Amino acid sequence: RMLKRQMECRSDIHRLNAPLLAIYESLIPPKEEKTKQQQLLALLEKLVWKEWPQAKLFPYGSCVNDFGVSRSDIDICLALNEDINNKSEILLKLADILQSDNLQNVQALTRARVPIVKLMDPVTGISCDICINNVLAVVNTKLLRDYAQIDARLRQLAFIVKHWAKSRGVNETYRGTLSSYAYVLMCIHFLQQRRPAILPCLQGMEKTYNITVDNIECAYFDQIEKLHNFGSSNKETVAQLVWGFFNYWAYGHDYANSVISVRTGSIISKQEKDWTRRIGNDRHLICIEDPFETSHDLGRVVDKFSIRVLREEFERAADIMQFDPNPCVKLFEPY
Ligand code: 3AT
Ligand code: MG
Repeated sequence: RMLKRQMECRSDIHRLNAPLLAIYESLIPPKEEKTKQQQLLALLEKLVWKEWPQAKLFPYGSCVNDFGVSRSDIDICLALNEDINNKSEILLKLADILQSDNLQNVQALTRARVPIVKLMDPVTGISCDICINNVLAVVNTKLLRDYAQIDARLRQLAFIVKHWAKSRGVNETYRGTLSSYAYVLMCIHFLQQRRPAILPCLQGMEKTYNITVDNIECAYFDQIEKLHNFGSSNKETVAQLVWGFFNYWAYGHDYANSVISVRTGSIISKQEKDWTRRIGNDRHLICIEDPFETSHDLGRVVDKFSIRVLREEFERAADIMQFDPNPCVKLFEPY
């Protein structure tokens, strides 16, 4: 299958650049949204501090990593300075506090993989998920955000890929497809692999940022202001990159043997990670190494049915980018 086709890019690819950039622009959240998010965060802090005066609230995920499209939900981590042996109890108490303050649809999901309280704020119209002491997510959010500052093409590519994934129904982990976080890592990895490279491998450089979370050392070069010219010798446009991204995942990636790794800025082997067979529910049919929690494969949600759906969608997207006269409509057609 891999050898089916390594396509030569269509000759009129430049014609697709303006419409793809227009889609990207249309997805960028307007400034008022940031203000509303701040407003909701301030309200939540006020409520939480009544019960836990030492607590801190850290927004994470797409509301702060620069990969958030307009009207996204926001993710917040409640950091409590105590050892917690019963997260459920805390989540239920939190839900109670929020409920009594006019927040809507308050729901504690205590049995989820990452237990959260969900809510909707009727004043700002924003929905939000609050988790407890998930500091690793706050740190990987910073990593993504730092990568986003290096080259504008990352944000453009990731917005288009996320928009495609949502339109095509392949951004739903509970149905065996990939999280937004996984797609952004795929984009970062892809840009690290271009020649010349568009993104560096921050974890392979001098460690200017270093924090240990849950016994995992998270360290990398975060002085990104020194890297703003990094990708400038590569002149590829967003249209070429979108084409290349889908072509890679449709026809270039070796699903049987390869793991993509932002941590090393390269492809590593499944063998090396011992991700060659199914263990429990982890099937490793598409392997995306978490940059910090390296034993964690973000592709582990993918099963033998959803891998087919995913690969067919990558092929569909690659073929549209190659052959369709009007790809910017067809690519995002609802499934
Ligand atoms: P959306 O705009 O909400 O689709 P997002 O970037 O907020 O995109 P998610 O809501 O899926 O992405 O996840 C929120 C953050 O949680 C992103 C990342 O910092 C963290 N995260 C998500 N999934 C994982 C995972 N499997 N392992 C570690 N961290 C994760
Ligand atoms: Mg989110």
